[in-house]
Amino acid sequence: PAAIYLKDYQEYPYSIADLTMTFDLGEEKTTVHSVCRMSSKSGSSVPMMLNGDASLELKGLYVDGKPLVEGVDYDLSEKELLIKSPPSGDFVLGCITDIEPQNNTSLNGLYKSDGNFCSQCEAEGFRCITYYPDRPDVMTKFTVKIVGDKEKYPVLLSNGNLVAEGDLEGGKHYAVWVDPWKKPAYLFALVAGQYVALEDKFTTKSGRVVDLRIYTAAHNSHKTQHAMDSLKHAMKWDEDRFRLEYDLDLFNIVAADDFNMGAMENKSLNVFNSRLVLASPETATDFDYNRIEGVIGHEYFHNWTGNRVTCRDWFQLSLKEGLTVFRDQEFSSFMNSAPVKRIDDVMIVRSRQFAEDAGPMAHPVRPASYMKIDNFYTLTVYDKGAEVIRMYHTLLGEEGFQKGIDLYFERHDGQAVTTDDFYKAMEDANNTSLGSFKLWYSQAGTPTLKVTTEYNEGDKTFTLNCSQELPVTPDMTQEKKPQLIPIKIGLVSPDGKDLVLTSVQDSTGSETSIGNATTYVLKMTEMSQSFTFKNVPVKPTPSVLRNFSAPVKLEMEQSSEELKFLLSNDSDEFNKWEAGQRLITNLIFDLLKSHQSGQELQMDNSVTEAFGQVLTDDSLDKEFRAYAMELPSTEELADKIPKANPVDIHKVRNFVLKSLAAGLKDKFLQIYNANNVKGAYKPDREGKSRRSIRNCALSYLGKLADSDAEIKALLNTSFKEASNMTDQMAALGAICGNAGEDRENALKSFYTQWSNEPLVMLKWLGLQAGSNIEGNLKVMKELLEHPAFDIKNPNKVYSLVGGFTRSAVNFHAADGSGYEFLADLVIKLDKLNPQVAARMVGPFTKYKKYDDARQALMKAQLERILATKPCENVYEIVFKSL
Ligand code: DPP
Ligand code: ZN
Repeated sequence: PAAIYLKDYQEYPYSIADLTMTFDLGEEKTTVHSVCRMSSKSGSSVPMMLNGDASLELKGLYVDGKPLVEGVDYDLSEKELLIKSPPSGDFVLGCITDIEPQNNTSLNGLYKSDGNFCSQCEAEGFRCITYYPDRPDVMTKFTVKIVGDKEKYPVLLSNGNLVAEGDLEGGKHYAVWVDPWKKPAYLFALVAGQYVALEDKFTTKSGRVVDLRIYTAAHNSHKTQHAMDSLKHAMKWDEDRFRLEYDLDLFNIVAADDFNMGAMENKSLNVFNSRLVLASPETATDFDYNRIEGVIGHEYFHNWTGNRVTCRDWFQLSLKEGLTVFRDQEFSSFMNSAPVKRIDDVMIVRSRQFAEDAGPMAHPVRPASYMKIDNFYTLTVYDKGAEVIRMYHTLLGEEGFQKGIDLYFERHDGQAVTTDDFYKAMEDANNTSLGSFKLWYSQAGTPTLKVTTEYNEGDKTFTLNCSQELPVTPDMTQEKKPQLIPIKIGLVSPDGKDLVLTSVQDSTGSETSIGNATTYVLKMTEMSQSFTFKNVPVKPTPSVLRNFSAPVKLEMEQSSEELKFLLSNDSDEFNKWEAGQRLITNLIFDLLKSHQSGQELQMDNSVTEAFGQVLTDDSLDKEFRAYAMELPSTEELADKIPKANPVDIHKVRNFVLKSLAAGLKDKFLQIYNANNVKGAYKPDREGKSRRSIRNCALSYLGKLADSDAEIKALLNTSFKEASNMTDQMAALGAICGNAGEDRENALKSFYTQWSNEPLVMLKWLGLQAGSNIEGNLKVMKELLEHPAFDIKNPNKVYSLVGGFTRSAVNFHAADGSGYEFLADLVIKLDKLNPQVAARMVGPFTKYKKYDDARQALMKAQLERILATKPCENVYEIVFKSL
C-alpha cells in the first residue's frame, strides 16, 4: 500500500448541493440508492474520482438519468470508481449498490450488532456503503430514507430531523430524515433495530427545547440515567464555558455492543460503544461512571468542534480531536476534582503517548503522511493534541483563549479547515505572534527539558538554566528547531510557602516584571536559555513545570530531601503529586540496580514515612491521596531506561508496593475501616473520593494477604459484602493478586453472579488476562474458548488480549510464549477486523525498548505476522516497526 502525503492535498473539483439516499434494509442484502446533485467547481469537465470499497456490488450508475457504461464512461478498480468526463455544468449522479451488513465483521461502514443495523463511517467507512467522494472537505446536506421490516426494525434513525414515516406493504415501514446542516460523509449514521429510549429534555440558553433520547436494548434500559445526566451537564457546561449552544431540536444516542471505537459523534445521532453509556451501581465502577461522563461530553462537544467546523483532510484530525479532548478534560475537571483529573491525564500521556513518540510509529500531532488513517487515531493526535491546546490556554490565559475560540468560529463555521487556521485565529484574536509554538504540530517526538538551577546569595537571584533536546524520530526529514515551551514555575521558600515573584530576566537580556504572583509561566524559545528571578530573599526549592505545563520529559536533579519537601509543601497539587512520583521512581531505579546485581532489596524507610504522611494528611482530598499512593506503571518506568527488562521492573515495583503495605499496614487498616461506609451507592464526588481511598488501602493490604490470615479474611469479607461494582472489583482485584483457593473461589462466584452481563464479563476477562501470576498463559488459552469470550466483539478482545499485553510477567515471559500468543491472535483478527487487529499489534511496536533477548523474540513475531500478508492496517504498523 502506498503512503498518502499532506503536501499532495488538492481540493475536490466538484461540489454537491445535496445527497438523497434510500436504504432498503434486508437480511441477505441491503440496497443503497444515492442521488447527488453536483456541479463542477471550475465549470469544466474533469475526471471525477469516487471512493468505493471492494465489498460494494455496483448495480447501477447514472448521470442525469442515463446509465453509464463500464470501460466507456467509467473505470472501476479495487478502491475507486473514475467517471471519465462528467458534465461541465450541474448534473445529477445516481448510484445503486448492494451491500451485506450481516457479513461485515470489520464493523466499518454499515454492519449488524446484536441483530440491529448500525453504522460507523469515520474515517473511511462511507465508502463501504456507496461510491462517493469520501473525504471530510466534501460537505453536503443529507436526506435519508430508511426502509425495513417493521417488526425486526421498529426504530429507524439517521441524522437531523424526522420529516416523514409510515407503513409499507409486506410488513415494512419507512422513515425519512433530513439533516439541515451540511456535513462530510464521515458524520453520516444509520441505526435500525429494536430499542427502547430514555427520554428527557434540555432547554438551551436561548430557549430552544431539545428532545434527548438514549436508545438501548430493552434489558439495558435501566442503565442510561447516568449518561442522560452527563449529557445535560455537558450541554449546560458548553454554554457556560464556551458559549456554544446546541443547534437542532433533537439529540439521539444509541448504544451498540459491537463497536471498534469508544463512540462516534455523528450529527445528532451519536453511536456509543455500550460500555461507555450503560452504568448501574451494581455493574459499573466509579471509573466507568467518570469515563461515561467524559465521553458523553466529548462526543457532544464535537457538535461544534468537529461537526460545525470540521477537518479539511485527515492530517488535520487533531484539529477536532485535540481540541475536543481538551474540552472534555475541562468538563471532567469541572464536574470532579481538577487536580486528580490532571494527574489522570498526565499519567496517560507519560505512560503511553511518550512511548508512542519514542517508537517506530512516532508522528507529529499533524502527521505528514499515512497509509491507513485508521492507524492515526492515536494518543499523539488525541492526547498530545490536547496538551498542545492546553499550552495555548497556558500562554494566552482563559480570556485570550476564549477570544481565539470566538474568532475561530466566526471565521470558520460551516467549513472544513486546518490546524493552521486554528493557530491563526488564536494569534489574530490576541494580536500576538506565537512564533515557534507552531512546531508542536509538525515535529514528532517528546522534547526533553533539562534544568539546572543556582541561587546567588549576594545578588539574591535565582537562575534556571534550561535546555531542550528534540529526539530523532523515524519521520524526520530535517533538523528540528526549538519549540516554544511554556514552563510554569514557583519558588518555594524554606517555610513551605511560595515566594512572591517580582521580576525575571532571560538570557537575551530582556526583563519582565511579574507583578507579585507566586506562579509564573516562562516562555522558553531557544535550544538553551536561562531565566533569572530577582529579589529572591532566601534559597528556594524550585517547583518546575507546574500542572505539567508542557508535554516534555523534565530532567532536573533534585535530592530526596527536596522531593520530600515538595511532596509535603508544594502548593501546586500536580507537582506535589509529582514529587512523590519522582521520589519513588528514583527509589525503584536504585533498587533495580541492586536487584540486577544480585543484592537483596532493602526498602528506604524514609520514603515509606513520607508517603505515610501524605496518606494520612486529612487536609488533602481523599482521592488525591489515593493517587499519591499510586506508583508509576511498569510501562512508564520501562520508558525511562534503555533495554528494559519488564519482568525485573515488575518485581522491584512489587517489592516497593509490598514494603509500603507492610510499613503502613496500620494506617491502611484504619483508612479502610473509616471509609468502609455502608449505604446506597452514589456516583458523587464525596462517594467517589471515599471509595477511592478505601480501595487504595484495600489494594495495598492485598499485598500482605499471602502471609497474613487476618488480611486474607478481610479481603474475603470485603468481596462478599460489596454492594456496588466499585467495591466488588476492588476486592476481587486484591484477592486475585495471590494464587490460591480464595482466588479461584472469588473468580467462580463472580462469574456465576454476572455471566449474563457482558459488560461485567469484560472486567472478569480483563482481570484474569492482566494477571502477573506466572504461567497464566494456560488460563489465557482456556479463556479464548470460554463462552464469555467472543473474538468478533472488540470489547472482549480489548479486555482479554489487550489486558494480557499489560501483564509484565506473562506477556513478556522470557521464553517468548506471550509474544507468540499475541501474534497468533493478531493473525486471526486480521481476517475479521483490520482496525482491531492493528490495535492489538501495538505492543510489539515498542520492541526496541526492551532487552536484546526480548527484542529478538518480538521482532520474530512481527516478521511472522508480515509473512501472512496482512491487511493494510496491520501492514503499515508492522512494516514501519521493522
Ligand atoms: N468517535 C471518535 C472520537 O470521538 C472519533 N471521532 O474521538
Ligand atoms: Zn473525538
